Amino acid sequence: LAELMNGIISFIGLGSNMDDPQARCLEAIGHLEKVKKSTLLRRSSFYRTEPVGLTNQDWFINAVVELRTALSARELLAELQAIENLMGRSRIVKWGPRVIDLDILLYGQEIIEEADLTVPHREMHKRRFVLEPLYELAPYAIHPAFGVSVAGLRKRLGDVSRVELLNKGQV
Ligand code: A4P
Ligand code: MG
Repeated sequence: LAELMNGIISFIGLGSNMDDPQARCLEAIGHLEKVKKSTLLRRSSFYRTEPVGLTNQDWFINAVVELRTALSARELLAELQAIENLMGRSRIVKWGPRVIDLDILLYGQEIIEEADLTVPHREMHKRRFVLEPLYELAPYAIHPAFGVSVAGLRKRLGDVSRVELLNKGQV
């Protein structure tokens, strides 16, 4: 139990636009609650978001959760990929429809640049569907590569794609 008391604070982005996206995000949160050596601290509201990148697809549900974890970033990535696989994620189209996408947005104040792991997530500062839910949880969190808060990134954001807060009760 003691190991649950310390660890790194990580923010994880969730996205889905297939097979009842709200249910899929809730299902993923259920799995995230069970990740070893970790405690799920908080989750953001759910947001209905216009697709970015590949625009000819259904709108997404996006959310962010805060996890305290004693796993390394690489171990955490493996856990997230195991959840994606468990939920039947198939990787067919880059930026295309997905049952669930789990991204490590922030892992403490660490900066990681490896072939298969970039932290902070390389697109997070450009994406309203990430920054709105992250702002709800952690407006003062600092992006360690830019030295700018989430509030600051959100204020500077050029992304004009639509991001709508789902009312409580809709989820
Ligand atoms: N990877 C590297 N860094 C990380 C990290 N910090 N967290 C690697 C997670 N994974 C990371 O991801 C490809 C590889 O990224 C992984 O093998 C991992 O080693 P993937 O999920 O298999 O492939 P993908 O989904 O095609 O790419 P990616 O980068 O996850 O897609 P994006 O950039 O996240 O874009 N519009 C809205 N409104 N909402 C969305 O959620 N999502 C996308 C997906 C596009 N448009 C969207 C949304
Ligand atoms: Mg991903």
